[in-house]
Amino acid sequence: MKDIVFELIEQEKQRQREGLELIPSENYVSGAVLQAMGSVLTNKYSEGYPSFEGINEWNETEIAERTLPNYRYYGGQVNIDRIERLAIDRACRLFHADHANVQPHSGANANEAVYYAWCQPGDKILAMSLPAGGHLTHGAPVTRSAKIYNFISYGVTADGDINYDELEEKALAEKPKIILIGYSAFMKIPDFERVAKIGAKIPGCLLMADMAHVAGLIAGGAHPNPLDYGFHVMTSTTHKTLRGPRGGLIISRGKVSSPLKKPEHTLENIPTLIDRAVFPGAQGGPLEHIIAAKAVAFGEALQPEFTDYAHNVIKNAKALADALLKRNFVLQGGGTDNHLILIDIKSSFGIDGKTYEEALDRVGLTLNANALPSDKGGAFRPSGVRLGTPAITTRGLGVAEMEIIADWLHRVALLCQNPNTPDSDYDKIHSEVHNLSLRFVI
Ligand code: DSN
Repeated sequence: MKDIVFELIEQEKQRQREGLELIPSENYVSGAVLQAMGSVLTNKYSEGYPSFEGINEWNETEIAERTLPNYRYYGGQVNIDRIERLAIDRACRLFHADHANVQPHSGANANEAVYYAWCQPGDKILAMSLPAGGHLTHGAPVTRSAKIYNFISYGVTADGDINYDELEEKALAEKPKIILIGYSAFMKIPDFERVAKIGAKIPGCLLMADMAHVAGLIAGGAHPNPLDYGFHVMTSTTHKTLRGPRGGLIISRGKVSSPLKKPEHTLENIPTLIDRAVFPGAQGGPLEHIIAAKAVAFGEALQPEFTDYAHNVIKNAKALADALLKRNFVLQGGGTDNHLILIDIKSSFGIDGKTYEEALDRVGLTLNANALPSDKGGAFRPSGVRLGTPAITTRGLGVAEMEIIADWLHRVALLCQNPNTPDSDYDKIHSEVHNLSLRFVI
């Protein structure tokens, strides 16, 4: 008898095909990425690392044919080592880095590993607050990191940009061990150069960028790369704009050496300190099937088509933002410079974010309720919704379709204002969404 789990997977496949995914942190992976994830590599234990000899020097054939010395704790690593090295080398090429750690199971793990690599308990970390658009792992009081380290936060200005004056003032007064630029609801391009200059005034301050949301845009050359402006470390997930499997990644510049020997605690040695913090510091066996899928996704992101994709994500987001503004939506920051849009739906149409999210679910448009800076609605009834264009751009939707989506978003907002709206009004929009979705097959 077929396991019911597979029926549910089929139903989810159908939901993804027949609706439009507007959650800005989601995407669709290629068949090749899926194939690597579902491979026999899941059977293998490979605690440790492959050799880092020849990073950014050997070509892929050399990597795939060499028997690498390794720092592993299990035998049978010949293929695993080559695959993990391909993932590392491709990540380095994508992000102009000296080193990549492809083992973190998630973005949260990647962030925690960097804190662990560089800080002692009680050390200060300066990061964007959660209400301003930062991520949970940037010091939200409910997290484990917030109990270990001393997080200080900066916010955003009325026009939605980072409050650089506040950041500088707090950095110079508090002298944090890490200044972190990163977010999950922020629509501007950070001024990495300005932050790097601030960090340079503080001895021993690690400049860290959590670029989970925009890593694919960076890889595609549509967004600046923090490492090019003097940042030491960039963390990311691999499944958002980067269009890989669900997982984490840490890339860095500095001296790469064997993780077996503890290096001096210097910024130059950050790659090795990070490797030791990931394994054995925080994780055991790496997920080599996911690492193989990361390698495949990085290979795809190195292709010229990915550059077009990254630029189109932003083009679509700007077109969608403009179409929403024309329909009287109030947008945080007045629009977007990246892939993400934050609507103040309370000010726009007097409804809360959760009600709007649920109404859009009924018509096959998926986004998420999201708090706005200084929101009074709390995490479960916030005043905003967050949406973005990475997934619909992968499906091939373009500027013309952004106008249609804005129109649906507007019609649903109006329907939501009346609790007695008949189901048939939602059904009509649902069938329009369905028809358009089927024109852009995944
Ligand atoms: N949960 C992710 C997001 O949706 O932005 C961040 O990790």
